[in-house]
Amino acid sequence: MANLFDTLAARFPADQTRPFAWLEDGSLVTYGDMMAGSARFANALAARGVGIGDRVMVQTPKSIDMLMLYLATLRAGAIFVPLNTAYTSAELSYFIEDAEPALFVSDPARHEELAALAGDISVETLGEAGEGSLSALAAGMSGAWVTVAREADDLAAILYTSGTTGRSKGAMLSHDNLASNALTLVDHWRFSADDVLLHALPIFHTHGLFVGTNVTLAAGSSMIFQAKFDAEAVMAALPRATTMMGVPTFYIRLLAEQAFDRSLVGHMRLFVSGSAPLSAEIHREFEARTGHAILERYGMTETNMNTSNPYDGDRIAGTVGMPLPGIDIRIADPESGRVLPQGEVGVIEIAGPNVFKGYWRKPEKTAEEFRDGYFISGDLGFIDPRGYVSIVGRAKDLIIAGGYNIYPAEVETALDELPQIHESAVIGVPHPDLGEGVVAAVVPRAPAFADEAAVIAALEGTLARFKQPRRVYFLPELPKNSMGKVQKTTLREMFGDAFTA
Ligand code: MCA
Ligand code: AMP
Repeated sequence: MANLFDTLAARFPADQTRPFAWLEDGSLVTYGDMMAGSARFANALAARGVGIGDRVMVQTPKSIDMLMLYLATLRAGAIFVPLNTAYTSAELSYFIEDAEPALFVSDPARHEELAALAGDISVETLGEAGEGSLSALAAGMSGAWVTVAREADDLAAILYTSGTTGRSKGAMLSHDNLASNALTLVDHWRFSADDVLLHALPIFHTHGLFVGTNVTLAAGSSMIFQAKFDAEAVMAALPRATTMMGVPTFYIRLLAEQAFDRSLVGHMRLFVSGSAPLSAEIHREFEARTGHAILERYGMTETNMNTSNPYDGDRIAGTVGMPLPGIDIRIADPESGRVLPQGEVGVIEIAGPNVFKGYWRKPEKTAEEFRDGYFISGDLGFIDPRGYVSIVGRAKDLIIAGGYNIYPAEVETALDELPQIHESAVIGVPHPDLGEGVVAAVVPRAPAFADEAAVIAALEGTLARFKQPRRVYFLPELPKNSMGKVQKTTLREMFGDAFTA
């Protein structure tokens, strides 16, 4: 039963009329509807020539049909490659070239743009409200499909993650990587068929796609499926939910709502947070307001979920909890790789069935990021005497804004290419809503040039909006050490209060 879909299906409710997803228009998708819908899309993929091991690249707005397409891709034995809807054409060209998909599925609104980029690759469309050529094709197909057998190590998905240097890398995730993590989480977080997950995360990333969706399916439970996070819509749906998963920004935004209180969420079973650090302050404020201790967990695209605070027992604010069952975590010296004694701060390294199969077509990058079978996370942390892991920083130069990763090097390259700019340095600084916000310090070519809006506007079309700096500061020169390296610590001291002053 190595195909992830079969592993999940073995846990679906016997009664196919049981709910799988409630949509925003009030309609219900039952397990039976989901089986038939995913079969129709699998037949549509086959009709478009998608076979075993082919990549299906998807950049569409969040919709139930996109979820059907994900399940269909698994059922067809192909590889699902979802992309952030914010990516521009310039970013997409690289992904298409790298992954060589058999099919690209785009938002109908971007069809022309994609068709021009995709060259020989077929492009189909799938819209937010079920419109588009692929949905139309699927609608005419049979609702029966026999899921293709796969081996545990065969690939189910490739998710792109940016890198400190160079271009994004495709993390290859096998059927077993995803299945093992989903089953572990169902057990660890006590999901049952009666659970209703409030799902407001995007489904192009691990959190919303694998943690939210696979856990729901593996528990035979259901979800309230919202197109995006909107505090009002979430509050309106909470009375019907039992659990919610979110990035810290979700919880920050809910706390900003006066009506968000104990009476609204007293019945809830579990709130989970991850993808970025949840501050101890927000954790405490949430508990004081609602009586619920948010369960914080730690994951990565390359590994799915690694650690979790306990379901029973202390959920300690500011920690990410203990390694999940079957997952081994060690702390190593970032330079030498020497395993450090308990309690010391070093780089977090991870081994287990959750750890990915390497970067797509980048064996040398893969080799660089493993040490004795452990994946080197690039996160700095320590383990306390009770076994709780705390993340204290990052060895990688990474900014996380609202749960999206932004690599300063990529933003700097885009800025340096602008004719107005001589050189640049990009940092992340505290942001009250997003956790971190992107700030650029630039040295203009013409000393008098200081047009922040013009710089940001010039990045349009090159960089996804979420990667663009929210503030640009103009300096006559960048602070550098004697080796000529930009002193980002100095920049953080100078501009650390850009969003909080
Ligand atoms: C939107 N914008 C952002 C972000 N999101 N800018 C920086 N960071 C962001 N995260 C921009 C938009 O382009 C727009 O720009 C402006 O902010 C407001 O847009 P809007 O659509 O209203 O924002 P929003 O819908 O309120 O989105 C904020 C959000 C969303 C709800 C926090 O970003 C979100 O759902 N994030 C979750 C990301 C996630 O799922 N991460 C998991 C990764 P303008 O107005 O100027 O045009 S998986 C992972 O990290 C690992 C594996 C793990 O452990 O889970
Ligand atoms: P991604 O590449 O999007 O999968 O992001 C993975 C990174 O998100 C990790 O390497 C961490 O830096 C960060 N991350 C995820 N969960 C947490 C958490 N609970 N606390 C702190 N950082 C986290």
